[in-house]
This record gives sequence, C-alpha cells and structure tokens, in this order.
Amino acid sequence: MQTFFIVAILGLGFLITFQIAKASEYVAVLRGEEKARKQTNKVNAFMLLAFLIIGLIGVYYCNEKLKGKILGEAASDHGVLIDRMLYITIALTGIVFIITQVCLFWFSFKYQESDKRKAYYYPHNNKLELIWTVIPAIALTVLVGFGLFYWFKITGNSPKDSMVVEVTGSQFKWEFRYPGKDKILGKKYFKKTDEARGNPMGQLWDDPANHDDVYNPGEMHLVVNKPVHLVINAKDVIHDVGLAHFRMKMDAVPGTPTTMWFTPKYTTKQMIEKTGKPEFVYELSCDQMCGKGHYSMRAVVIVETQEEFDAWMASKKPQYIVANPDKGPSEPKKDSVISKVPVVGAPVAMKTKN
Ligand SMILES: [Cu+2]
Repeated sequence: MQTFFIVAILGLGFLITFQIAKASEYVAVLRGEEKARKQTNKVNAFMLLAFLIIGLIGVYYCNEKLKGKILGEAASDHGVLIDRMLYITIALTGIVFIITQVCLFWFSFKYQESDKRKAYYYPHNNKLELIWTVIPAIALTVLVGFGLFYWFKITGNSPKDSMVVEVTGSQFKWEFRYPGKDKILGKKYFKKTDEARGNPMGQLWDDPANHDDVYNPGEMHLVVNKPVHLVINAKDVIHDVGLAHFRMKMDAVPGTPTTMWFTPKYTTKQMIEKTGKPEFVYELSCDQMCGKGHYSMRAVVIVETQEEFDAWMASKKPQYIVANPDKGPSEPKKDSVISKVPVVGAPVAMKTKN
C-alpha cells in the first residue's frame, strides 16, 4: 500500500511539473517572449566562451600550483619507465583534450542561433567516422601495448642477483621476512601462525630453510642498486603493497602469493639530500581499502648500501632462534610435519640463484 502511494505521488509530481512547463511555454508565446529567449541564448553563448577561457586558465593554474607537490623523481628503475609512460599518456590525451574542448565551446559560441542563417543538415559521413574511430583506436592500442610490456617486465622473472623479501599484510600492519644465508624462504603453513610463541608468519620449524629466516615487522631494508624480488602475501583480507616513491604497487591476496621486482636507485640518505627534507622516509602504504584501520597501515622502507644492510642483517636473530631459544639450527626429524600438511598461502620455498 505504501509503495503504491509513493509511486502515485511521484507520478502526480511528474504530471504537475510537466503541465506547469507546458503552461509557461504557452504564456511565453502569448506574451511575445521570443525576443527575450533570443537574448538569453546570446548570454548563454558568451557564458560558454567564458567557461572555456576560465576553464583552460584553471587547468593551467592547477598544474602549475601542484607541480612541486607530487612525489618528485621516481626512485626505482621501473618507476622511471612508468613515469615516462604516464607523461606520454598525459601529453597525448592533453592535446586531444585541448582541441576537443576548444572546438566544443567555440562552436557553441560561434554557431549560436541567428536569424541570418539556417542550420545545415549534415547527418552522416562515413569517412569522418572512420577517421575518428581508427586513429584513437590505434593510439590507445599503442598506449596499452606499452603498459602490457612494462607489466610483464615488472611481474616477470627478476634478475638472478635479486634479493628476496617476503611481504605479508594483515589488519593493520606489514611484516617482512628475509630468506637468510641459504637464500630460500622456509615453508610456512597459516595454521602454525602463533604470535605468542614467536611464530607470527606460521613458519614450519621442521624445514631447515626456515632456520636462518629473519623476521622484521614494520620496516623493510633494501640495498641500493640491487634488484629486489618481493613475494607478497596477506593473512586476512586483500591488501596492497603501495610503494609510491618507487611507482610500484601490487595486491596482497590471502592464499595466492603475488610478486613484483624493481631496483631502488637512491638510498634513503640520498633522497633526504635530493628532496632537502630531513624527515624523508620511503613509505610502504596499503593501497587497498581493507578495514577501519586502513589509513594507518604503513611501513617504512630503508634503502641503504650493501655494507649498511649487511651490518643490519648481522644484528638480527633468525626467528627460529627467537621462537626456540633453547635450540640451535638443527636437522629436521624424519617424520617431518612438512610432508603431512599442505602448504597453503605459500611462499613455497623461494629460491634465488646467485
Ligand atoms: Cu590493508
């Protein structure tokens, strides 16, 4: 019943509006407001022209004002390629934008209603349609082609001398794991995750590859000019590893490891000098709305020299020792748990060759 009344009210409202519009049209004709309408039309034409000029000045002004506020130079090799791609896209679409907007508003002004001329009826032109379909199609294909090329490069095989870092996102923090001297990330199983017992990543202690893995939450250390291969996981919902300074970004999906690689170009110290900001830090932000604490899901990335990195790594205890202080590195038992449990949400022992 309620729905019926709502529909009826809406229907009546529409009818009344329609009748009022019709009545005012008749009144206008009776009063001879044709002249007034033409006057309004002229004002509209001038306003469209003004909109074009003010709008273009506005576009230029915004770009000038925001110039220094963007992130600055890309800090990774892939970032340079991505920036170049963006600039080419902006240049191409910018030219098309200017031409189409100028035509749109200028024509509206120039060909406004006039008693001196009659509109020319020109409904169709195959040649024109072909031109404005094929040229943008080719341009877009080339742009998408470049994008795909870079995408496969970034998500493809990393160089042989890459370092591996496992990144794991969860509400609302980032954790990192380094494979240690053997360069293999030990196996893990999400049901073994037990923060209270020193196993926040669910590492399987029976796997000797785990015995030298280093766990570090909240801070990722990278070596300058050394490719880094990220193995990305999530514990709960979908997150996203956002590395804006490096122009890199990849979803962190529970149960499905994703990867990407890049080479940092500048150390944090060099960036402090470059930007002139002593408080500069590389940031890893979560780029996927993942819950109410999403805004605070952040980690710091420290890019340093190989020596600094080695010194930092030497100061870290493998998580195996932290979780099992009574044990040293040992061989796995014969009836290893690894053979019994499926490894879900990997990374399945990532090996990098040197
Ligand atoms: Cu998140």
